[in-house]
Amino acid sequence: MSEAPAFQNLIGGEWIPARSGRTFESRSPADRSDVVGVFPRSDAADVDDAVAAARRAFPAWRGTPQPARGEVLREAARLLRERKEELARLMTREMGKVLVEARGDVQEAIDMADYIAGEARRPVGQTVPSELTDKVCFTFREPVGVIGLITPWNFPIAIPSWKLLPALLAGDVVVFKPAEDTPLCAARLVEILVEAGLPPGVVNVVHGIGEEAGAALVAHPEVRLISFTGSAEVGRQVAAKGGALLKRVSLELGGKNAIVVLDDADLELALDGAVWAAFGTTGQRCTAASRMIVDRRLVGDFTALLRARAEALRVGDGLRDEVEVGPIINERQLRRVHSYTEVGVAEGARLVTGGAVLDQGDLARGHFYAPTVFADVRPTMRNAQEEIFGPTVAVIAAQSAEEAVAHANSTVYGLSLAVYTRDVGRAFRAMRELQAGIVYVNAPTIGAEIQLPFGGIKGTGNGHREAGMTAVDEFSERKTVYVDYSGRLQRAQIDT
Ligand code: UN1
Repeated sequence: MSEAPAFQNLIGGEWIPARSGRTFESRSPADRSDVVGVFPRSDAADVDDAVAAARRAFPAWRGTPQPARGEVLREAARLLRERKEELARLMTREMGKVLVEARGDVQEAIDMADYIAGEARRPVGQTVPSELTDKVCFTFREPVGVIGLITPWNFPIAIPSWKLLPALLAGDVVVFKPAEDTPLCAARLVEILVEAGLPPGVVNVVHGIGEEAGAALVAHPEVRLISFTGSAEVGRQVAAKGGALLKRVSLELGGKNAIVVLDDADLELALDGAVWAAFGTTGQRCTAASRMIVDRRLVGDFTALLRARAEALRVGDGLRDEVEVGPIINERQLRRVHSYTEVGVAEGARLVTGGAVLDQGDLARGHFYAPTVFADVRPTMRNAQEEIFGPTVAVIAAQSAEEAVAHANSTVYGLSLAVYTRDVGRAFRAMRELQAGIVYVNAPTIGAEIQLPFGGIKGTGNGHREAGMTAVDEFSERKTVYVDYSGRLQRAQIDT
């Protein structure tokens, strides 16, 4: 018998169960006996209800002046700030990242709410000269309508905020399907939006699993835009289905990010960055560095020092102060991470440290994995090519700066790449040549700030960027208006 609290979907301002009555549990990855909550397992019928509720709410929300929509976000920022600690603790319990990182996740949502609330009074279009006399031309933004948001568990408050807040400012109405591993974080975020004054039906939450609720949302004909962050495999399915229905589909998918360490790098600085980017969030970030491409003159020292740093990391329940690396999100991911250790060994890479499930003492309660370093990895090996999403890093030697950059570019992904060098020319060449949406110089591959565009090239997505100056545009249509006050027919391109 479970004493865990039961949560509901939010549809048209009412908290209600799934029509089927089915439920699923959210459990802590640090302690599988800890049931965080019980949630509705929704399907297409619930998605239909949520879309209908959103459509009903659309005219009034669209008609609300943008600064007034911004006021709701400003109040949400205040509430998020007030509840930062409570939300961070809940996040650590629900998805495992250590408390200091969970606070950062909530802070990222606060930053986004502040930023987007500030956008509320900024210009919404352009005034452009006409080629004809007595004619004015301008553009403005319009909401898209009903949009579907599907978010991952690894940034359970930050990533939903990147999508929800600009969409709301744009005047869109939302059906939100959060990751099944972190439904409570999502529920708390939406409760804050409701408390901040969001009218009923403007955001609807449909909990459930991807194949059921998520797929129904992508397939729904009234949903005009899908914004999805998750795996490349699911992203492809979302693109195929959404594309066939001519939806706008914004995809933020995997990464196989690398830190390039050139022979003139500050080795200690590079190591600090490597440890943070490889093992922070237990390696479960799209921006995590899972490859260290190190000049051959430094690679021996670098590997030995990285090993020592990895072995010193304290793994455990992220709510404990001394813990630096939390659990892996679920059993399936734990098995996947370990399967890549087996792949690395089978392919002839050298396992330097880690490579094992940790289940001594309290760790047996959850899903823990030892920080893992492989050396002598060739860039073509699977551990150097495929996203693992765990605390596993491949050290690859490079003969030269040019070869290091070529290795960095040798995967299908292109999200975040970093270079460590003290040579300004090499730094600028790397900025130009590294194939990624985000490049860092003398800093690790993680640490994106919300006021800059976030996203990748190549197999990381389909060209969209989140956050930054175009955050609201991503969730808007553009309307172009021509007003001719000459009183006569003027033909563009002809009567000029
Ligand atoms: C992600 O990895 O899914 O730059 C998002 C970073 C964070 C966002 C990460 N600010 O690592």
